[in-house]
Amino acid sequence: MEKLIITCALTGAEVTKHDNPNLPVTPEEIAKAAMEARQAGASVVHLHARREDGAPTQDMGVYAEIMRRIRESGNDVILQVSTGGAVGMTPDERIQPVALRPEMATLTMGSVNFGNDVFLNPPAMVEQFARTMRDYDVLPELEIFDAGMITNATRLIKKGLVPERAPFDFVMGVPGGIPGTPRDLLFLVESLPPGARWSVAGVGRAQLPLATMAIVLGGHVRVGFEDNIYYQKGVLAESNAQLVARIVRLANELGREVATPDEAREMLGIPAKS
Ligand code: KMH
Ligand code: ZN
Repeated sequence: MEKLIITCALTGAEVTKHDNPNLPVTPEEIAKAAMEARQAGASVVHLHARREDGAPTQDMGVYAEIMRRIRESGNDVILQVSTGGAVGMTPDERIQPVALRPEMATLTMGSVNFGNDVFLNPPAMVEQFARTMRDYDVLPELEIFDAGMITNATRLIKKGLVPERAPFDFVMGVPGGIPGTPRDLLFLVESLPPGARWSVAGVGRAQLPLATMAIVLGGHVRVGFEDNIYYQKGVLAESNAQLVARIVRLANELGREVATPDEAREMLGIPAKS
């Protein structure tokens, strides 16, 4: 089995410090959390940005500052920006950070209900985002919130807009999307194109059981405050790194080695940093 790639989704767009006071929000806090996550075993960080008042933003300047601070701290982790942003943002707002040429960016494969809102990703917009990522040489990670989105992704791969090596990420347990159950994870994995690499981001209490399944099945894992703010029922997580460290311990117990950022780059076909 190939080494395990752990992605840490540090901040997200929806969680607030009111929900968990340990949430990193400022560029300084996000860079520190990225370093702790890297030291704990993450090889990718999934980034969102916030304004000073804590509201989500896709502003290029804020992303640029986050990315600069991460690199200046000597952190070699793979940087993956969000193009999902927050519900209600325009496509022009959402795509901005791709122009900074991060190594990776998320690309959601369709629209989905998102709690009481709708996370809108119409086909023409997704294709345009894919073209922009291709132009800037940014590797997309294909975000799958429900089963039909795998078919949408396959169509884009066939059209040549998304590279075949682009990894899939199953975001499971969003109210409105596919539930976060073991049965649903097995169904998604079996629905993938042959040889596709995948990870799972379980929301809330689905995070730990689905991550454990991914370790065993040969998939990869995303954890972090964007998807889950608890360490266990009723106990808030102290940090993103605490959630990463638990996955590393599980992987060690289950005999799965954990990839460094450069090993993850080699697996994903991203040029090495060092
Ligand atoms: N905040 C969600 C509406 C992504 O980062 O690409 C979308 C999201 C997905 O977080
Ligand atoms: Zn995100």
